[in-house]
Amino acid sequence: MSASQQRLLDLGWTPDVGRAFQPYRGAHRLARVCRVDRGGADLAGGMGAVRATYGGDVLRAVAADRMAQPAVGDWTAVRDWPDDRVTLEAVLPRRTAIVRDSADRTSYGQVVAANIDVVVIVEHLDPDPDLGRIERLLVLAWGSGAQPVVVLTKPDLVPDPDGMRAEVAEVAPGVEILLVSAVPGTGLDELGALLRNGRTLALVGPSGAGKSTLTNALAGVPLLPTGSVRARDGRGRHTTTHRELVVLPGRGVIVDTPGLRAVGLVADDDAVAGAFADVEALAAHCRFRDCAHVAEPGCAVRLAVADGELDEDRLARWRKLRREAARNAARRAGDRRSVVAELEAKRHRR
Ligand SMILES: Nc1nc2c(ncn2[C@@H]2O[C@H](COP(=O)(O)OP(=O)(O)O)[C@@H](O)[C@H]2O)c(=O)[nH]1
Ligand SMILES: [Mg+2]
Ligand SMILES: [Zn+2]
Repeated sequence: MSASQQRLLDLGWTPDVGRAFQPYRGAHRLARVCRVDRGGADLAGGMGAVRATYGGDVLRAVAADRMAQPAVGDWTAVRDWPDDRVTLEAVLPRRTAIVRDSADRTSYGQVVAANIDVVVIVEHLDPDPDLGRIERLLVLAWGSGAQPVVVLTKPDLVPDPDGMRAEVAEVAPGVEILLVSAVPGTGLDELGALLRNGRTLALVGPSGAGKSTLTNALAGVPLLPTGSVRARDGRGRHTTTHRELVVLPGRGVIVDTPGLRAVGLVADDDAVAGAFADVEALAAHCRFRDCAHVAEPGCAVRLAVADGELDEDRLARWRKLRREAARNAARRAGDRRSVVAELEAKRHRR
């Protein structure tokens, strides 16, 4: 195998990526996005690292839909020009995508990371873990199409990490939960075992949870800056200038996302159902199919709350997320209507 092919495998290349790239072969090179900013993207490919600006097709697609914006983890087709410029000409179809809400009027979603195999939700045990945040990040993960895992950091700072882990397990049904301390180095092997066969892990969670520390511990070398001190640019704004996609040759790829503290969700019912499998399973036993779980007779959900099997607060958070999902669905339907109206108007003008 050539060095170039080996690099692509280390970047997480799969036969699907090869197939998606077929139409671009010849005139383009295949590369994966390591970091994006307004002006372009840092990429890695068979030939090594490359900086690219966005081609016309990409810019037009982004103007129409924010989701088309290249994101870390995307596989792309890039083009070399005689004057040494490199342009990113196409984003290949995404296998999975972590999508958050964007405050943008033109679209509802912004891709945080693409082509992720495992979404690692990183939450600290000190200060106390925020169960509501873990639930929201689980909804984000279930919506991405990737497998979720929860990693609880800083167990070395609390007296009863196993007890806290059991509490977190209540809000993460069916999800593996690891206690990992990067500082004394415990639990790292279990997390490291998820990194194999060129799989891509994305670390999500609030800033300060220990994501970059974990990345460095898995890499065995301090690749990323850690701690609360972050670089500032000339205008005094905080910036993260390091690459967000880290390749561990022969193992896998880690995407270290910037802190997602208050993540806006574009959740749908399925993603909420994935994160609240316990509540949904109970609801399936209610006597009435349209049970609102308030005062209906034969309500299995209320019975579980009365029996102490289901936490009232978790039920309240489930209701809130279901309302959010319903609002998102209405918004999306509205968006589609406005696109149809726009097309109609164009036809009449012609
Ligand atoms: N005691 C302890 N401190 C940790 C652990 N993991 C991370 N930290 C510290 O927490 C701080 C924030 O970590 P960092 O990796 O920068 O968090 P990030 O913002 O999620 O990338 C740093 O000062 C780390 O040294 C841990 O397992 N135990
Ligand atoms: Mg960090
Ligand atoms: Zn009910």
